[in-house]
Amino acid sequence: MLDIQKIRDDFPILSEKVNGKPLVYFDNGATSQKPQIVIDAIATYYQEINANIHRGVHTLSQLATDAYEISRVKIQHHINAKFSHEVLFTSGTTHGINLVTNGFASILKPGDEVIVSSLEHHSNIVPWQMLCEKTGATLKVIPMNEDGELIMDAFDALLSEKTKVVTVNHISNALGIINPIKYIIEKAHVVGAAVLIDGAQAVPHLKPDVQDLDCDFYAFSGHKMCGPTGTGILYGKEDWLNKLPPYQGGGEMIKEVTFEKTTYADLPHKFEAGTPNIAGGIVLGTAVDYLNNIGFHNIQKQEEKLLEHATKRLLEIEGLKIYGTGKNKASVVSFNIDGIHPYDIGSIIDKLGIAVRTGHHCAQPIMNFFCIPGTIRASFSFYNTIEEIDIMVEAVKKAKTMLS
Ligand code: C6P
Repeated sequence: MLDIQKIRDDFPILSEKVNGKPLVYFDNGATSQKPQIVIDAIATYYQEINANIHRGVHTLSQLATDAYEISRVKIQHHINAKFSHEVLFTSGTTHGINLVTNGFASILKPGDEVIVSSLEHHSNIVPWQMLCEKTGATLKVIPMNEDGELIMDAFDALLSEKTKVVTVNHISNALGIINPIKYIIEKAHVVGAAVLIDGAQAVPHLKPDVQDLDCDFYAFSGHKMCGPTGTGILYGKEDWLNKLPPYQGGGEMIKEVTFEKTTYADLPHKFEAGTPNIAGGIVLGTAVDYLNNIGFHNIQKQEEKLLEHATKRLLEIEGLKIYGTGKNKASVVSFNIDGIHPYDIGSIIDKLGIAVRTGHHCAQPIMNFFCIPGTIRASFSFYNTIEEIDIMVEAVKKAKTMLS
């Protein structure tokens, strides 16, 4: 069992007051809080080894380069990638997805099809729409049911030899539904399509095994898993990364440059033009160590308890409806109260120190499906407690009374 109080002591912000009340932070889906070890590691980097990487022969540059590459290997092992050069540092999930869609612009042709799901975040819709506009390919959408689950029969029916890419999130940010990605990957491969998994909401809760999943790409953000903002990873299978053209041109992504022709560096550098977020990349490794020390098994156990308790307690409130009632769920509860705008509830409970997200959660098609403007989303992390959930439930009740 986790000693939650001890874990909470690792996160200085959790003992802050907001609007004069102890902070109850339930907006972990947007970004997680950072443990002191991560905060300290950023300062240590700048105090002790700050230098540009892969460039200098001087000692500091070597030290920074080594730390950056050690972090890459750490993340390779964390997600079980076959090679460290399949692990690309990015600024986040959005960057990773755009890198891939940019690459597919030179592969897709009119008549080709890209399948996305109805549960996607805008980051995994818009880049594919832009790609389809550019190439003449067609975007197809896996529908969902009232429980917020993707309909697999409909997915099977969408697949054909025209399908070139299938992309779906591992866990829905708006509803918390965990998608059957192994099935999706397997089926997509039967028709020869590449598969990108948006793992943004999965990596805080579980350890993805990219070889076992057999996905072609897996994108995620560091800031949702206790790491610094402006960090992320795109995993890509070596073959695919060799096939795709570079995303950006610039320093460090080249072998040789003349005015007649440029040849590109080997992986991973081909996709890492310019000076990267060096401190962020190194400290993402620190965050991964921190989470592994807690243990994903322990994280999941704690989060399951929180999800169960929150679901039960919230449903005690008359007129409250939860969206995303499928069986396989991460610790996210998205809800509304009859006749009350989610924003109004969010604003009132914020005054009581409770941070939740309200609105469409950058997933407007999901809101359109349910014919609602948005939801109140409470997204829990392992450092949250049952007591905090009770505080939120009482606050929501109070807000309901005020607004009814
Ligand atoms: N979702 C949320 O509150 P970036 O911004 O690149 O780090 O992550 C984008 C992104 C992509 N896919 C999914 C499934 C996501 O949840 C997110 C980010 C946050 O739900 C902020 S909008």
